[in-house]
Parts: sequence; structure tokens; C-alpha cells
Amino acid sequence: MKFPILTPEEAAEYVKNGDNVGLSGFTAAGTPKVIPVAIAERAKKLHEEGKAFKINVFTGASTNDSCDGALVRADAIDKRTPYQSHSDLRKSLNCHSTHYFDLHLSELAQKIRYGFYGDIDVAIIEVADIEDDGTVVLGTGVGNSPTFTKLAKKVLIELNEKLPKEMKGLHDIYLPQDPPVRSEIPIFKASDRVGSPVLKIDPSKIVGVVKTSRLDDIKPFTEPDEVTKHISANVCKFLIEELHRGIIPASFLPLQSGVGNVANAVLYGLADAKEIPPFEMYTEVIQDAVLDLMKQGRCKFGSTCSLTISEHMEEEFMNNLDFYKDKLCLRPAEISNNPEVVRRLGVITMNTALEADIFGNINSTHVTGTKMMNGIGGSGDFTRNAYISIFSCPSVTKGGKISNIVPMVSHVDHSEHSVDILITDQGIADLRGKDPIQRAEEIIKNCASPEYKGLLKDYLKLSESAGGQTPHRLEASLSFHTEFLDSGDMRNVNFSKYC
Ligand code: 0RQ
Repeated sequence: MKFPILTPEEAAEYVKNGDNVGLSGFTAAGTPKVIPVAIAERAKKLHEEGKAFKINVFTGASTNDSCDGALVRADAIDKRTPYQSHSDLRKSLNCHSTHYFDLHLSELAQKIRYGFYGDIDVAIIEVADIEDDGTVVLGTGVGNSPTFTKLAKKVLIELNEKLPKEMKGLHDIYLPQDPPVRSEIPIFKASDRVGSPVLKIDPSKIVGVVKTSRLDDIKPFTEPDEVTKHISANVCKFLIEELHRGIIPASFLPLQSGVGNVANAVLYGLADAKEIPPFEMYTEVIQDAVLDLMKQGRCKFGSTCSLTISEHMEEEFMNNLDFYKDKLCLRPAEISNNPEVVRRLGVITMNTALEADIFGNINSTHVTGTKMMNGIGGSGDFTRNAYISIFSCPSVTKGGKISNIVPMVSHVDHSEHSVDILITDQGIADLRGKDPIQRAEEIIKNCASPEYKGLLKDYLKLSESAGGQTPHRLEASLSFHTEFLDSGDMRNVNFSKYC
């Protein structure tokens, strides 16, 4: 190989205080394993010497402990975007030690190209293979690597020797032009390939290669429990009814599924829902459940940005590459999540809410309206352009002390205009074609926990006295949340003081 082989420490020397750094990967898959750890160590040393050292970290989505964890513990991140899910980073951004700005994942690459956030100084990219002309085969997550490497002044490569070179052919690397000369992205079905299986990097920018041999450190998801199984059964029931009504064509439509325990359980439910024909996915993250669905012949094809699979599944995947290769396509985030393509293909989107209000607004990001959980991720990219947009969540959390159906959400990520269907373990609320009061009645009747139905009806009655299309008594609208903050249990709410 013509590029210098570096130690992680040598590579870290190329990253300077204040640099904008773009990392490969998406939702931990394909993120660099060793250079960010070495940058964190360097930051600690410099801090001990009284020197400033912080970088701005741009990624595809969340990363793992070797990136966000190590860097934030070293107090080495100034700005961070577009998504995260690391507990240490969450603490830091919620007290503004890290300046996190939450973004729709499809938008980051173009906003960087538009110059909104300044230059990209360094790109750190994990690859399965590299040629002397700078052509690389990416790993398990594409994220924003094409844009980072195109714009970066310097590129550092992590060549992961655990990743087989035969991964070549899984990826479809396509960079759209930017306005005013952007044309359509010619994807007309989930399996269409429109780009290149490899990413071409200007070899003069590649300053060195660090060799690694570690798989993505992705924890297996929690096994579905009674609540998530009920949610999953309700999602499948809804899809089957829509199929029978002819709303969903008999050949079915591509599915998108979010991240987390609820989304994983929903996918497992699709294995047994045999009335749904084998389907395709146009999604951003493929979790363990989807590879199982492929083995069972339930999922025919998956277009995704990443393979966010646990270690045993990753080994299984690598050992059976031939089986999976014609069933998967890994795309850049701005293509996997592209609004134009999602709308054209008629994607049925399934995302998770922290809480929903009785009028159909969704909070997916902020606990009690203030503390960031993970971020909006790709949920907005898909929801706003869906054929049918579905949100699901358990009806209660924390042993019933929190109702996930509330009078007014404490933060809005997805407004009533973008939400067609709300599903909890209790049932299905179809919000299509209903006015705000009808939506509220449907949600309370079908989705709220029996413990909270009475309180929600009390609020609706109270708010109706104030009139208006979407009636609210503003002084009482967040009383579920303020009650939880005061007494630790939303069930103690009492609306009589407002009457
Ligand atoms: O807390 O971990 O302390 O038990 O939130 O909740 O029920 O395990 O749900 O793992 O499916 O995550 C919305 C966070 C759901 C996720 C969210 C507490 C609850 C628990 C997790 P504990 P569950 P999940 C594509 C799409 C936004 C991004 C997105 C998410 C923890 O799905 O980040 O959709 N979505 N991207 O107890 C206080 C409430 C709560 C609450 C739940 N109302 N108040 N705490 N919890 N409801 C993928 C990408 O974009 C990459």
C-alpha cells in the first residue's frame, strides 16, 4: 500500500484544536474504532498541560463508546450534530458542556456542502478495503462519508481487517448535485442502484492508514416483552386491515422502521404476520430483526444507511455475505432518508414516540420537555413524506407513573399534520380525516391506559370550555408534566382547581 501506515496516536496528531471533524458510520455501525480514542487521550494530555483542545464532531448519526464516549469523557467535543445516543454525551449536552444541535439526518450532508458550518478539516473513515488510487470499500455504515471525504482537507483511514473485502458490492455511493442544478434521484424501487459500489477519495488528501480489527460494539436489543409484543400485534393488525381494504396495494409497500426496543419488537412481529406478503424496506437502519426476516423469506430487500447489528449477527452476516449481498444496499444518509425518494416509493413509516398528545402531536426527543434523549434522527425525514406515517409507544412508562398520552406534548418533533396513525399496547388510533376533537376522542378511547382515560377526558372537557379549533386551557395543558415533576406520579393530577 502506498499510504503511510500510522499508529492511532500518530493519526491523532493530524487533528487540531477547533477542527471540524467528519466521522464515518451511522448509528454506531461503521464508526472509527481507534483514532477517536487516541484523539481523546491527546485531549486529556493537552488539558493537563493547560492547553485548549476541543473539536466539532459531525457524523452520520449516533456513534459508539470509542467515539462519543471517549471524546466527551475527555471534554474534547465542542459542537456535535446530527444525532447521538450515548449516556455520557447526553449528560454533557444537557448541561451545555457540549453544544449539540439536533438535525434531520438527510439534511446534514447538504448543509455541510452549502457551507453552513464551515470547512471540514479532517475526515476519519472506516473502510473494508483501500486501493492505491484512493478507492475504498466502506464498512457497515455509510452515513455522510461521501461528503466528508469530498470536502475534507485531510483524510485519515481506519482499515478494519475484520471486514471482508468481499463487502464490495453492498454499497451504492451517490452524491446529488446541489441547487440550482440538482436533478431527480433516479430511485424508483427500493433495490435500484444509482451510484458506485466504491467511494473514490482524492489520494493526495489521504494522510495515512491505521489498521484495526474490531467489530462494531453494538449491544443486542432487549427481547420483546408483553407491552412491546402488544404494540407489535397492533401494528401488524393495522397493516393487514389496510391491505384488506385496498389502501395498501396487494404487492405491499416498502417499510421504514425506527430504532430502539419498540421498533425492534415491531419488526419481530412481522415474522408471524403471514397475511402481509414478503416486503421490502426503504429505511435507514437495519437491526438484527431484519436479517432474521430475510432468512425467513419475509423481507425480500433492504435499502439502508447502516447495518446496526449485534456482534453475533455481524459474524453471521460476514460468514454468509453471498446470501445477503443481493438483498441489501447501503446508501449515504441523504439518499437512504431522502424525502423525494420516500414520497415517490410510498414508504410506510413506523417510528417511536416518547409521548403523544391527544391531538396527535409527537415528542420523540425531549423528556419532560427539556432533557434531550437521543435526537430526531431520521424520523422526520420519513414521517413527513410517508404513504402512511405510524407512531407507536407504550401507553405508560415508569410503572404507570408517566402516561405517554398527555394533554399537550412538552416538546414537538412531529406535528399533528404529519401523523396518520398512533399505536400503543392498548390499541390503534386512526387520525386520518378527523378534526382535533375527533382525534382526541379516538386517541383517548383507543391508545390511553385505562388508568389515565378519565384524567384525559377531564382535560378535554375542561379545554373544550375554552373553545377554538384545537381547544386548550393553557394553564392546565402541561399539568401532567408539572405533576410528575412535583409528586413523581402523573396519576395525581387534579383538574378541579381549573374549573
Ligand atoms: O427509559 O431506558 O431508563 O428504561 O425512555 O424507552 O420504551 O425502551 O423505547 O428504546 O424504543 O426508544 C423515542 C427514545 C424510544 C427512540 C425513543 C423512557 C423509557 C426508557 C426508552 P429507561 P423505550 P425505545 C430512525 C428513527 C427518535 C429518533 C428516531 C428514539 C427510555 O425511538 O430515540 O425515531 N427516537 N429515529 O422509560 C420520560 C416519557 C418516556 C420516557 C419513554 N414519556 N417520559 N421517559 N421513556 N417514554 C433511527 C435513526 O434516526 C438513526
